[in-house]
Amino acid sequence: MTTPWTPAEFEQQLRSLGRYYHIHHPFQQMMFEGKLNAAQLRGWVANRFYYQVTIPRKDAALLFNCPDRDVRRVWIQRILDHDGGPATDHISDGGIEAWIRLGEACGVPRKELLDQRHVLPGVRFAVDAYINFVHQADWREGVCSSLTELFAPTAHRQRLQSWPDHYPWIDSAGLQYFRNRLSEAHRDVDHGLALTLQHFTSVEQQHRALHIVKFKLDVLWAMLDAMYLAYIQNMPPYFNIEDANHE
Ligand code: AHQ
Repeated sequence: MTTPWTPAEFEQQLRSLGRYYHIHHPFQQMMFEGKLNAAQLRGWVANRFYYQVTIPRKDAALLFNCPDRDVRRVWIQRILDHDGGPATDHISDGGIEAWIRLGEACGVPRKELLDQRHVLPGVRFAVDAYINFVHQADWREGVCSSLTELFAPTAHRQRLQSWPDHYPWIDSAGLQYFRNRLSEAHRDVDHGLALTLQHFTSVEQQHRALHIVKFKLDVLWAMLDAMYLAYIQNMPPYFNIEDANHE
């Protein structure tokens, strides 16, 4: 490749990475097919909580790195989406609170989400790799790394379509997080994609952008790998160690 892709070609290249999205992971496939039992679903909710509470901190790190006020004044909405608006005006309790309600609907008490007792090492390392990348990267690379959300609406729609049939024991109100993200993800991606197409223009930059999105796809896939081993294969960390100190 000697000449850069046009914006339309570049966007197509970014979207083609959707073939690696974590909806294709066996764990997610089993979820959509109704093959997870309650404990396995609770494991997913409790582990994804660590990702959810990390997102606003990741976005705050990106804001710290970003000198462009016009970008910041749009990007800051992502923090409010997850943390919720200022308590005084009760805008929304935000995505983290909605995820806690998802957990409670699935039978994971608020306390057990907040104290992160169920978070697997592999999940923690993958999520920490994401926030650490954004913390040290140029803000434009941080923006680019959020673009796995190009594919997220499909994931949310699949859950909203499949959970009521396969997991009727989960109160429908608990699925509000997925409903919220359908619109929030589209709005986030419109902004993130426009910035990426605008700032990654040379051949080298465009290839770098694909590499960054693939890194983030690896983060999401690795999280599910850890959950699959622990909850599907029943091989959580140290499962085979006698008298391991399972805190
Ligand atoms: O609920 C999700 C969310 O708020 C975000 C923010 C965004 C980012 O900044 O990296 N990525 C993301 C994602 C969310 N949900 C995941 C899912 O499968 O429910 C997907 C994930 C993403 O695709 O990056």
